[in-house]
Amino acid sequence: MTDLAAVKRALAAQRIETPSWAFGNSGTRFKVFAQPGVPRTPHEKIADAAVVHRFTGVAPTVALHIPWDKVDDYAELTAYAKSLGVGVGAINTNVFQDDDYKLGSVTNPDPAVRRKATDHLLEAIGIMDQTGSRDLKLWFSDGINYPGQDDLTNRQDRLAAALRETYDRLGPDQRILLEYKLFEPAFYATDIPDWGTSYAHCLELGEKATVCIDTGHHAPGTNIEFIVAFLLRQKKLGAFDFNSRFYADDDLMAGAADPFQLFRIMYEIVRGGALDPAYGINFMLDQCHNIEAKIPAIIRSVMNIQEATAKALLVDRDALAAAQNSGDVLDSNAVLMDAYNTDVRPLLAEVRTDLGLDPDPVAAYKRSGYQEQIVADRVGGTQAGWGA
Ligand code: LRH
Ligand code: MN
Repeated sequence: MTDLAAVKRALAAQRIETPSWAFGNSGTRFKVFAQPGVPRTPHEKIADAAVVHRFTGVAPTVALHIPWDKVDDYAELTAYAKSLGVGVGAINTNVFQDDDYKLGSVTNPDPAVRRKATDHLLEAIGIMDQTGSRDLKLWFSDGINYPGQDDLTNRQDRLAAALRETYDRLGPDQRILLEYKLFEPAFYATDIPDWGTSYAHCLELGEKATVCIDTGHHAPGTNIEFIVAFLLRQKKLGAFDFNSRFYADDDLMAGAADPFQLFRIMYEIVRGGALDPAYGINFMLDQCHNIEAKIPAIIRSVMNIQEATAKALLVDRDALAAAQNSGDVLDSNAVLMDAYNTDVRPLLAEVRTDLGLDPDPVAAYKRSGYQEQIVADRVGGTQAGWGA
């Protein structure tokens, strides 16, 4: 029998990290639609992240992206975040927007370019020393567009050398989250295209290197929860970049395109005992709100992850094990589907009420007037964006 009080405690203790860049303008190669009220500075992005935490109660950290969130004083930025009730989370590097990185960053044939890229990774650790962040999130757009363009093995050697130098610079409580992505912007071979490549590099580096699963970075039809189960068993799963997609790296709201997949992923997390923040997985969002209002979209995304998690926590584990061990295919599936088909919104409303929050965060946000306030206040200046 499921212990509902334990389920509610686990949901109240859930922690989801928001991405600073999701509060800024974003789009596609066709168009970036600017929105009124979008933040102009890292401080304003952090203020918006604090509002997501104020209404959800489970999003107390915000990931930064360098140089999009570059400031003169990271200790001051961290103190500002603290004053709003949030902390600075993962530090994301960016070696995908500089002209020098056309043929690659840490994998570039030119050693001077590799040096420049590696120095950026080391600079990011310097920033972590100031913000108190544990996680260095590395994603490399590195890859090639045509067979023969470069040597696949030489590029792996170059990548390994840069990762080694970066890993050796980490402080005792710091770690690497190594993200993979099947394609884009490279369209023939990406240097870290899949979980296996990231996992192999993390094994080569050491225990402070773990894999980051971005749910939008797989070939269609990939069984992501299998990757989760496998990496948990290997103690090499460090983080998620949650979003959803219908086709490619669409970066839509987590759970919007495939709530059943998100449930299956969170079930493997619960089954692996990895939901508790103490286990150490960083559950992050990585999304772009190209046409929808950004703050309510992020609040909705946090709620979608909470709903998937609540359903996963309601799986009758004893009944499932009994059916699985007796080879009862239909009953096994039925036990999981019973949980998935459970309406957990009343349960989550109770959890929020117990936390002193409004049971409906999106409605509460709309009533707060914050959206109207930032539209009125944030006039002039340059709106934040990817600047691509
Ligand atoms: C790459 C990615 C990566 C971030 C970027 C904003 O597609 O998922 O995690 O650096 O988006
Ligand atoms: Mn990502």
